[in-house]
Order: sequence, then structure tokens, then C-alpha cells
Amino acid sequence: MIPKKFDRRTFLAKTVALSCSAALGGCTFNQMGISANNKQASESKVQAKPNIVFFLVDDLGWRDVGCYGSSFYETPHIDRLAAECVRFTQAYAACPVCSPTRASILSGKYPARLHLTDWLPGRRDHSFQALKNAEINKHLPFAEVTLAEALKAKGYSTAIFGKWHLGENPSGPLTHGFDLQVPRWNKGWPKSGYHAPFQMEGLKDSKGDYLTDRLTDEALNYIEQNKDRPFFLYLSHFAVHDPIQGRPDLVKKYRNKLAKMQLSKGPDFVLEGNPDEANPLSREQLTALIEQPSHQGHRVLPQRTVKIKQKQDNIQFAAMVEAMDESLGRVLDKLKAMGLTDNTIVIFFSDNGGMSAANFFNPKRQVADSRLNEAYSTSNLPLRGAKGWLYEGGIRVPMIVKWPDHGNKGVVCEEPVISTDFYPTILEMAGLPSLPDQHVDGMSFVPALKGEPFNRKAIYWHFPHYSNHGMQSPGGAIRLGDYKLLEYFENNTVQLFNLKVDPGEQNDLAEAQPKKAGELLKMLQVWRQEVSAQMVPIKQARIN
Ligand SMILES: [Ca+2]
Repeated sequence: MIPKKFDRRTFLAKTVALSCSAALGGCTFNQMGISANNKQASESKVQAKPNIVFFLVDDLGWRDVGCYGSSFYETPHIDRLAAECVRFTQAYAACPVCSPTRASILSGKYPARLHLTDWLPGRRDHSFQALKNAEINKHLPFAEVTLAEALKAKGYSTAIFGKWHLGENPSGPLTHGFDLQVPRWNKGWPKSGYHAPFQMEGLKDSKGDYLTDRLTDEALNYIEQNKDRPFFLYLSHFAVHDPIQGRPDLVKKYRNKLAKMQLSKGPDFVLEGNPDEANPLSREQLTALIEQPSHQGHRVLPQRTVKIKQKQDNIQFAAMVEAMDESLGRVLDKLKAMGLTDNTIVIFFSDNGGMSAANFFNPKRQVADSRLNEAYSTSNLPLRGAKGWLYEGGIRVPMIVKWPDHGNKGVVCEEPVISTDFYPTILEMAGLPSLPDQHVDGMSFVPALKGEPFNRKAIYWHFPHYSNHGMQSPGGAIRLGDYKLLEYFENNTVQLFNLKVDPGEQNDLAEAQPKKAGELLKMLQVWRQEVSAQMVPIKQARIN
């Protein structure tokens, strides 16, 4: 699909609509400016609104945080935040890769509905594929009223620090509701890595600077400058996405820690194949194959298998995680110093699971044994899979939400929620009217924050693409109650798991429980129709 061009008429129509909705909502804020007489009254009104800090980490796995069970990475500030509010154990990203999840957060819509189902600009087709990758929008559509736009229309100052990854200009954050963008860089990874010079416009650096720290400096400055008006701070770290480069002092710390640590038993890697093969490999077969000469090394291996890291022992990655944790600690300290703690909602989230599989954007890539820590960041155990997979390891992520004076404290919530839910939840927490025509796929989880009954009902995924991080067929998934069904599009295989008893997705129940599998498959297929999901095109002849 040819990327949609910037549609000025749509953008202007949306801006007018936002101004009108601000007026209808009783807010005196006007995007075209407010009179001096009204300004003071307006500010006194908006000051009561809570600030919102959305702390978004890139590629942080569900198990990569102390309070989620990591014994190697140290995250005292995240753990402390969790102890003060609500920690979700079954929170999902809407996609196992970056851009679609980010689109779902800011639009309240499923990636399938947006036709933005892969990272941008997306993976190209390769000769091994039986299907072509589905076509995608190359940027967040301008017709979407983003969360930033909705908040801005109600008087919020809005700023993004770090990663955007929802399209190049003119579809950068500044045309999607953000007043400020640091740095002026729209791609999904840091241009020159985490060590200065960063070579990114709008972000000064000095020798020895570390990117996570510098973005935090800028965010703290923003909090200070906006302490007297409501703000939406979208601190979207590049960390802990690769390149895997830790801050030197923390790398030293983890080198020492690893040397003294007793490593867990079990294999360093397991194999994963394509469950959608005509005769898919069983776990026993995969375990036997990884010992064979044919399956040594780190590349795309025979029978469409790849290796998945099983241990958290990467000292560079551990250092990245702790630097990110320090960043959260500094933000919380700054809020406290500014007297804003009691009026600031803090959300901690990741956009997809941990990179425990290597990136085969180039299917011929070979990773030398000496460079494994650059290709595999972490382990998602006990979850199966990795970034790029629809198994839990690719989509279940850490999530912590603090709502001062309203939300529960020190509570663990086991109800499933998904990234489309943030939009209506944030509006409700901020006391703003919902925008039901916009966040159509979101459901406010405010009841879950208050400890009231909350039932998310079905959650859906659509990933009509081959992945950089595995060789599985394109597919989709549905979660309903304790059950999850995965469907693959090459051969229409389905897998059914009961996550309550089998969170590691090892015991496929599709044959044993055909009624349940049929019910969920039907729901998934009906949902794809409802959201007009783009399907993978007609099968090509397989070329191996
Ligand atoms: Ca990501």
C-alpha cells in the first residue's frame, strides 16, 4: 500500500472538532488562544486536573522486573511504585512488536482496525514465505484523535521524550497532539546507540552521557517548567530495545553480580519451530533436535526453527534495565520535590515482550557465539516465546498504575487488560468525558484500580506478518477468561491453552477440547470481519 499522504483537510477538520469538544466539555481552553480575562479562571480550573506520566519502556519483558520475578535485574524504584498502587499480572500489549502497540495506546483502537499491524516501516517479503505479508499503513492515520490531542484539547500540556515510531514527518508527534518532542527523531531505535554522541536533533550531549539519563534530564526539566498546569508526560524510553548497551558503571556491577551468582539449571536455549507446519515438531522433538549437529549455532535453523534464550544473565541488558529503573526513580523524586505526587497519575508499561529471540530481519543472519548478548537480551520464562510471537512471552508485559487518592495501594490485579484500554481509563481518571467513537476497542479499567468487579471480556490480536524474531506463520489470537486460542494462516492450525494452569503454553488442548476451540475460533474470525482486518493475500507457491 502506498503510504497515505498527509491530509491537511482531515487534520484541520479534526482540530476544529477538538476545539468544539473542548467548548462543549465546559473547558475554557481554546487551541486558538484564550483571552487574558479568561486565562486566570481557566488555569484555576485546569490545575485541579491530575497530571499524567506515561512511562513507556521498549521491549521490556514480563519477567524483567524485580516485582515480576527477576532475581538478576534490580528495579527498586519500579518495585516501590508497585507497592504503592496496582500491579497487573496479565496486562497485554496489542501486538508483539513496537509500532502497533504504540498506535493502540494513543488511539484506543486495535492495530487490526488501524491496519497498522507491524513495526514501521515493516518487514519485507522473503522467498521462504508461503504467504505475503499484509499491507500496512505506514503511519498513524491523521483521522485518529490521539490521547495526546484529547488531553491537549482539555488544557493539558503534552510532551513526548524518546521513541515515537508511528511514522515519519509530517506524521510525527507534533501533528498528533504533542506540544513538544525531544529528540526530533521518529524512528524506533536510537540512531547512534545509548552512548554519546547521540546524533539526534534537539538533544544535546556531552562525552560520557548515557541516553536513558539524558532523556530523563529533559523530562525532569519539563515537569519543573509545567508544575503549575496539567501535563501529559509521555516518557517513551528507547531502552531497553537493542542495541544492548548498558551504562558502564552498572555493567561493572552486574559483571560482579553474575560472577558470584549461581546460575539456574536448565538449558541456555530451547528451540521453537513453526506450529503451523503440516507435521509440527513436538516439544520432545525440539528438545532432541537442539542437540544435533544440524541445529548448532545461532541462525535460522532447519525445519524453520530458531533458538529462544532461557536465562537472565546478560550483564549489558541488566545494566540497561537498572538505568531505566533509575529514570523512573528520578521522575518520582521530581514529582515529590515539586509537590505533585498526590495529583499525578503514573503508568508504567512496556510495548511488547522481551527479545529472547534473535532478529532475523535478514534471514541469512548468523550470530557468532561471542556476540550472543547483543542478539538475545533476556529470558521470558516461565512464559513461552519472545518479542515477535503471539505466545505470552511476546505480548504479556509489566504494568503498574498509580492513581493517587482513588486507586488501590499495594494490590496485585490478575484481570486481563490490554493497551487499548489506557485511553478511556486515562480520560475517566482525569475526570474527562469519554470519546466512545474514538477508543472503540478500549475498556476503562478504573474498576480494577478501585478493587471493584471488572471483567475485560475477549481480547484479540491480529499479526498477519512473518516476524523478525521467529519463523512461525502469520496469525492471530484471542484471550477469553482462562483460555487463549492462536490461529495460523498458512495451514489454518489452531492451538488452545488454558493459561490458568498452563501459563507457559505447553499443553495444546485444541484436540481435547474442540468445542472450546471452535467457539473461540469463531469469535476471532467474526472479530476480524468487524474490524475490517486486512488479511494475508492469496497463498503463493512455497519456495524453500
Ligand atoms: Ca518494542
